[in-house]
Amino acid sequence: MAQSKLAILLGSLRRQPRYLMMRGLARFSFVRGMVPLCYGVWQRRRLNALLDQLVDEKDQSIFKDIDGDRLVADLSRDGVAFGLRLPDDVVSRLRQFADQADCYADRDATKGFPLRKRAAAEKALGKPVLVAQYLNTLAACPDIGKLASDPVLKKIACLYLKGIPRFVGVNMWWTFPVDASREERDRHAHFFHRDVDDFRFFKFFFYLTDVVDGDGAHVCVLKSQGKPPVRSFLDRWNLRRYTDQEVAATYPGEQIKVIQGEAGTGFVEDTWCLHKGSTPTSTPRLLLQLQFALNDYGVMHDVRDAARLKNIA
Ligand SMILES: O=C(O)CCC(=O)C(=O)O
Ligand SMILES: [Fe+2]
Repeated sequence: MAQSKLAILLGSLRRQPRYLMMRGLARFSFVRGMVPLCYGVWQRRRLNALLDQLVDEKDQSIFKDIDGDRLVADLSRDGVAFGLRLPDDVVSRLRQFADQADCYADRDATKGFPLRKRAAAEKALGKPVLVAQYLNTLAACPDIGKLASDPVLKKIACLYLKGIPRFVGVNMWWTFPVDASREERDRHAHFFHRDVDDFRFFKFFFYLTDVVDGDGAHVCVLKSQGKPPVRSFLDRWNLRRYTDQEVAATYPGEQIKVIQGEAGTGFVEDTWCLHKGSTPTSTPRLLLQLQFALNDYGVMHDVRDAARLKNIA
């Protein structure tokens, strides 16, 4: 077992050395502070020029009334910020896209099915589908392309990252109300965890379905950046799953934020803070997520070779 873990680690080290090195280092708060500081100095001129350009382009944004500075201040302080909203026509076009495109169980390019054939897909797989994700969405859906280059979202990215933002990927997925195994819930981030996707990065989240009680709300712990529950001295640098009990014992209830909202609700989160998805018990949740970072390691996107896509239903 230990040997196979080592083999997996060595294999990934060969394939993605930069990404693995970053994951080793970026869990230390000191490094997370220093590296972006260096990017800020190194990219200062280019960043200022980009910010000027984005101010000029503001009117082209679908978020032109959003106060980006306020959002970034909240995001820096709490790890999450609220107040974004997708226009209704964008939500309905994204829903139309979701109704006609294939989604892929467990984000696996060989397990595709159209939404209306979910029951048949579960039969073919012999298990309930907890998560199904769309692939190659940037190329397939113009509204997603527009969001990825929206000037207000980009400005927020510049201000928060303090360096030239790289758009590293979009992910759009359903979470279904099923009786999923513990392993599946773990694999699909339904236990508290923190992401180490770069030295500095964050994600825009948009609900495309109404999310009330039982609909798989995203949960995040305000002000938890760099302060996970710890079992021992070294555990603070460990990347692991945390139980609800551990989180409840470490943080006051008002910091544990269950994010609900109607379709179109958007928020920004630095998922270095503790967070999780909840497993829906009543209605499926459709979520769109766009991620920006200082570096692109090529692992966060939904792009797959079209020739390799396969359907199971
Ligand atoms: O499904 C969710 O709400 C959790 C997603 C998550 O962990 C992430 O986007 O980093
Ligand atoms: Fe996460």
